[in-house]
Amino acid sequence: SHRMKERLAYHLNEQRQRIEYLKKHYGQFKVSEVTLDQIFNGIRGVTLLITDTSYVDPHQGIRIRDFTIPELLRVLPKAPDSAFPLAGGLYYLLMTGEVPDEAEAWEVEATWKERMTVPEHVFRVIDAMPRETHPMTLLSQAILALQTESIFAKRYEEGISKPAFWGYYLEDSLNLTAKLPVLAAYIYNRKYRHGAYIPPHPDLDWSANFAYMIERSDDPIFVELMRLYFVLHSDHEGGNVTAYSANVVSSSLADIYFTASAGINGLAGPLHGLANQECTRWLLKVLHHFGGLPSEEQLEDYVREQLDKGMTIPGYGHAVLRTVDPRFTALANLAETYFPQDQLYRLVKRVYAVVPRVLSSLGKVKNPWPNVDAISGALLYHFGLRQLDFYTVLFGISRMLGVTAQTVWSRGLYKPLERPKSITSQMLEAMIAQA
Ligand code: AMX
Repeated sequence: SHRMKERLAYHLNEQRQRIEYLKKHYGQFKVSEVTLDQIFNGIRGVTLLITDTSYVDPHQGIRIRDFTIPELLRVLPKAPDSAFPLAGGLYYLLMTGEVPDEAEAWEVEATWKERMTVPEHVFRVIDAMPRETHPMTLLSQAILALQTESIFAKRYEEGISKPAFWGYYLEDSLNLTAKLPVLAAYIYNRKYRHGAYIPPHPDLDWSANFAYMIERSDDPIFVELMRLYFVLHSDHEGGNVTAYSANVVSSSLADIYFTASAGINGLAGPLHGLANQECTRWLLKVLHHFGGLPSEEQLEDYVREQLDKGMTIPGYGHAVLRTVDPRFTALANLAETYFPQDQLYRLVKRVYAVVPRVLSSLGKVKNPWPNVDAISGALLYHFGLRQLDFYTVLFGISRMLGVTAQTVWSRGLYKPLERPKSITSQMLEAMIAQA
């Protein structure tokens, strides 16, 4: 994808100049202040990162390169016979900030196709693990095993200078992202389908290929779901655990494989990416408890009981969002169009009718609205993807599109090693005493 690289080079150059200007003229401009509370509360609400690929607007949700989700679904070139975008076009947008035309989107898809072959040793690493290993462990290990292929690491050892870094990070990123659907499908097939390896289909786009490699491409609606899903989960600004971990790791000039693996490890936490697994488990538990769909009254009692026991309601709340996650809405639209009668989906809707009101009544939950995890698993479940612990792998391969784009930008903008200062609690007390 020469075009993408060319446009990226152009935009990086322009952006470097803008940053130079800002540093020169506004170097002392105060962006945020940090209170003791914020430090003890996960640095929440402290602006300390600049990320150009996307921004989580508290009231509009994620804006990828300034496009809201509905806008994004409208402007990106669509996959063949599909209502949803090509992942290649999304990657072009994430990388360059420009909406690609169809040819540019297909160029990324074609580049991916050339690079999909996974070295044998990566499969052997997955094979060596016990069958009960969590698929996120396997994904992280597989990505790390691919580190043998890093072009950046080799060139760096040979001796290259800063302006050359991003180009090799880009090559590595294209090589890695090309292989992610293959890795995900291999993990799925090995863990749940007794090892069948299905090589990618040369005619299919990135998203459809994943469906093909787990032998589900005969259902066009499932393929559509995959295309939508991979767009929706691709990026969520720079401060979420995945992106933040990845950014710090890559600031040490660890290559994209180390970087992506670090991001995946963060995504594997239950408060973050694993929430979709937890959420689906919870929905199934509710169905089981009531022997079917509960009424709104029954559901409300059940939710209040859970909260009284100190449990959280998975899929609701968000560290930044203060509205219904537009990714939730996009997935709900798909379900509403194709399978409104699905029992689990109907439960999702019922929970949506009840939980925001209940959470609001607690008076402490900053965002009572559903996030993407409140629905994504239910849709996968509808299509027979019933291995809940696999769900975050799909989230992960999508999110690596954003993470790798962010990383290429960080290296392209010559961002330095990231290293916040820490002090001891005793020193903090001394600072307060002296103030
Ligand atoms: N159910 C019950 N209580 C909740 C809640 C929920 N869904 N969401 C928030 N609260 C509670 C918190 O536990 C906290 O209580 P405390 O003061 O007694 O400890 C209080 O409300 C204030 O929390 P907050 O400032 O509103 O949220 P946060 O930024 O600290 O945490 C999140 C955000 C997502 C971890 C939290 O809402 C949560 O645990 N939700 C359920 C899990 C989930 O859906 N995670 C997915 C997030 C999206 C993603 O990363 N994929």
